[in-house]
Amino acid sequence: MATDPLIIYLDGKLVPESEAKISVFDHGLLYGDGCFEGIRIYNGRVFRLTEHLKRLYESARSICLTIPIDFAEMEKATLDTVAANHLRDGYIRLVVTRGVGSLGLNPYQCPKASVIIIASGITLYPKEKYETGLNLITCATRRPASAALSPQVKSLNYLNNIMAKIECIQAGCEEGIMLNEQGYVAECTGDNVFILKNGQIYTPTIASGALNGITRMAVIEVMQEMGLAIHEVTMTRHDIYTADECFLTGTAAEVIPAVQYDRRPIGDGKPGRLTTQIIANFKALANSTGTPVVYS
Ligand code: PXG
Repeated sequence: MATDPLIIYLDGKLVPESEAKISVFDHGLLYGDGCFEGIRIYNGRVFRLTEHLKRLYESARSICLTIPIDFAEMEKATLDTVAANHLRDGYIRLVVTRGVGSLGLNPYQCPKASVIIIASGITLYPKEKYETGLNLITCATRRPASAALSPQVKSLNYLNNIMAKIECIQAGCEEGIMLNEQGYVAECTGDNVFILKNGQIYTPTIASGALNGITRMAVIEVMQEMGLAIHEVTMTRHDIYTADECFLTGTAAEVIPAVQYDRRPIGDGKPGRLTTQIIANFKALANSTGTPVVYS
């Protein structure tokens, strides 16, 4: 059965996907120059929209990219795009490209940034993996040092993460742990990592090179409400090898257990009891909060 074409927001207009096109001279394509966000819709509400938009505008500010619409207009455009596609559950991709310019790096020769909003679905991992858990490896590809490129900028250049993802898939794993230049755990290719040991929760500090994930923050709130103690630490691979439980967080991945790391079982090699509870509590939060979409 043919599915309805998506309605895409492109530079102020809602257009069918066949008309949603950008120039081959856009520096987003030529250099990966631009930034993006991934946001979830649960039960007719956009989860943590303000936080995601704040991060988008911060990414843009950090790379001297002027977003041609303001925060309130972006919020409205996002909600309108979701409504136009009649989505009650799904995934939004916000993209801001540097815009059309000449062949040459100079971003100041790109007069106007382009804004793209796609509202659709996303399935990152097979459904059963949420019950059985993921297998992880250590990726040889390191996260770049903050001084080279801040991990807080969600830029359109994800080659570092993609190189690491290739390693995971070639090893038969779904995700992998990325280390920073010092060899400490930073995060996964598109998710943040948490472990549980002796009843305490640990996650790498943002300074370790992790993206300050919005799901990470939401899950920390969920765990605080459960009365769990959370520690942001300098984490080693040994800490994960010897953990009782492990799980990953991300907008696309949501909260997912990890049960094997570098061929060693984590805990008893099955999703942990607390992890399962955290997933349930996160789902309850996601389904009951957020910015409501007004459907016509
Ligand atoms: N670390 C990195 C490097 C990310 O890209 C996260 C952590 C989780 O952050 P949030 O705010 O979403 O909780 C991300 C975001 C994908 C995909 O297809 C993943 C992300 C973004 C875009 C695509 O795996 N993750």
